[in-house]
Amino acid sequence: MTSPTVTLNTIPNRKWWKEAVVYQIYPRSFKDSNGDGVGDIPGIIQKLDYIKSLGIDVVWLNPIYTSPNDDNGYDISDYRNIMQEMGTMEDFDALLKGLHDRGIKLVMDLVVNHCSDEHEWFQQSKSSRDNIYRDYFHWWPAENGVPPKRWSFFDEDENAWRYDETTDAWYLHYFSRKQPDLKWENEAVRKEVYELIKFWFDKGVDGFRMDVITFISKDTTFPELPPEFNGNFIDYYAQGPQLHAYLQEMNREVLSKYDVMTVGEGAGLHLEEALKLTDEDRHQLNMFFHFDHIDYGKRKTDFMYADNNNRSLVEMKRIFTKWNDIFSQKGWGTVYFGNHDQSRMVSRFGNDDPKYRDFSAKLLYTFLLSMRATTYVYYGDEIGMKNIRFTNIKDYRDIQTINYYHRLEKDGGNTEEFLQSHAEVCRDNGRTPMQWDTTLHAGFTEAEPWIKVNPDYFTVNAEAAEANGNSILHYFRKMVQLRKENLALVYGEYKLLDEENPHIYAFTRHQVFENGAEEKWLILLNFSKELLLFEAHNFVDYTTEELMISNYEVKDYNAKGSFELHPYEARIYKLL
Ligand code: TEU
Ligand code: CA
Repeated sequence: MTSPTVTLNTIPNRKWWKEAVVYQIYPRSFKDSNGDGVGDIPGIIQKLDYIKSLGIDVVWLNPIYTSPNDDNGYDISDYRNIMQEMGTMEDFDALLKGLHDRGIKLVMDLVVNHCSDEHEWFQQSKSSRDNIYRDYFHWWPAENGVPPKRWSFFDEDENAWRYDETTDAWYLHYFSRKQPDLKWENEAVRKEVYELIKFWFDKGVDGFRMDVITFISKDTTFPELPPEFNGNFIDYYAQGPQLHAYLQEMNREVLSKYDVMTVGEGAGLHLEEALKLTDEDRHQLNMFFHFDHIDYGKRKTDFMYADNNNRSLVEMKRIFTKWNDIFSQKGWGTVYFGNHDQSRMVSRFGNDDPKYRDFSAKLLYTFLLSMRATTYVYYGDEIGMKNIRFTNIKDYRDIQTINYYHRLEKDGGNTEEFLQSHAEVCRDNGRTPMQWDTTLHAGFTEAEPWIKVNPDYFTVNAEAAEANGNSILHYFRKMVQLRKENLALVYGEYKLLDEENPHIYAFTRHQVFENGAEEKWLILLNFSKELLLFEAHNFVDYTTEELMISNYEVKDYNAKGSFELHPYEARIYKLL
């Protein structure tokens, strides 16, 4: 069906990480190998052939380092060792080798805005004001009065400052009390970070996803928040004064010495800063995740609540187009619909009604794999896993949800309303165990799983998807291959068509090769439940078209520029 038309070297500035399809694995929830209900590294090793079969290039693994697990590994107490629940360093080495043997690269999570309060650095730091590690963290001595307000994402009291009586001082923690922020302004801290990055690169790790990397630089005078950031503290946290300088230093000291990929997490980062951050001439990071499409659909004033009115496709198109255009000359983007902090892709951006689940999931993959950005996909989405939507607080495992609920309870807020709305947007939606087969607990574990398995696993599971030639899984593999064989889908110029169309997302990709050859692709996505007509000739000139992929079985595709699209139908044409 597809023919590789492009030869190497005809596209300038080619990079493996631009062409990569990255598969994210949340290790707690992928596969339990030893019957304790928690996914682990040997479990991932058992599934290496499945991972390989997807056709993906890179695995991104959420944190597996030693951690008391206040925030599922995002609170690290030893950066150079493996969490007991996950396995041993030997297991890790075997995983890395197993991936490399299959031609797959491994990207790890770098969590260095903060560490665990159980890390040796913090234990030392809090022990006395003149300890040599004192300045590894942000301390505010109590004799200076109450520190200026800083909001915490996870704290039960909302306060990002925590008083510690050992030394009569407050320490800063943007996340939980057990996640004190490291003081990047201290050169010694930066050196420590570069050393630990080296440690993993020397082991052969192929890159890092950098957790809230945009928050590392702080104004250590801690002024009252400037008025323009009122109610928008994420924006304030993300535009720190030394951010670019620190990343340039990190690049110079360690990143530039290895052939690795780097992707920053960029909640709150402004557009211009984003471009600066990934502009290759500035030597910082390769790319990063923006949050605009992910936050759209949540309440503006409080992202813990869903806002179901907020779902116009026109706005979504505007967001994706804006984030495409900024990187049209320099830098590089990412595209994703889900991760461990978000709802399931098909529930959030598609339609998980059984009638539309398959079609809409395939449509979303068609989009993800035909955009001009590195594609990130999340485990379980390839078999159509959907939101579990817990409405009982006892089912939740996420510290963010639990602490928010407790605060509401304390303040006499409406906990029922919260649970109803939060069920749609909670992070635990994205953390339920991978559904392998129809055996107990979906084949994830033999024990009681650490978090409930979605009861729909009797029909939604990898074994069934494998057996059904028409499944999302098979479509995903086909779509990955189409992208791999056609570099125009990676590098070609993106142009949005018919931007005000409320139901159809249509765009072209256009690649001119060095030898003068040209390719134009047309991507048509019907995001609605209606049968709709799209008059392509009104928006793009061409003589004839060749269908490259579709999620429907429609016989007569020769529609002469006027396409009838079924509910959630996706098609890709090559135009001639
Ligand atoms: O997330 C950072 C972040 O911005 C989140 O607070 C996000 O806004 C929220 O989860 C959306 O619901 C990163 C990690 O991805 C997350 O898992 C960690 O809990 C957090 O950092 C702290 O390390
Ligand atoms: Ca286990």
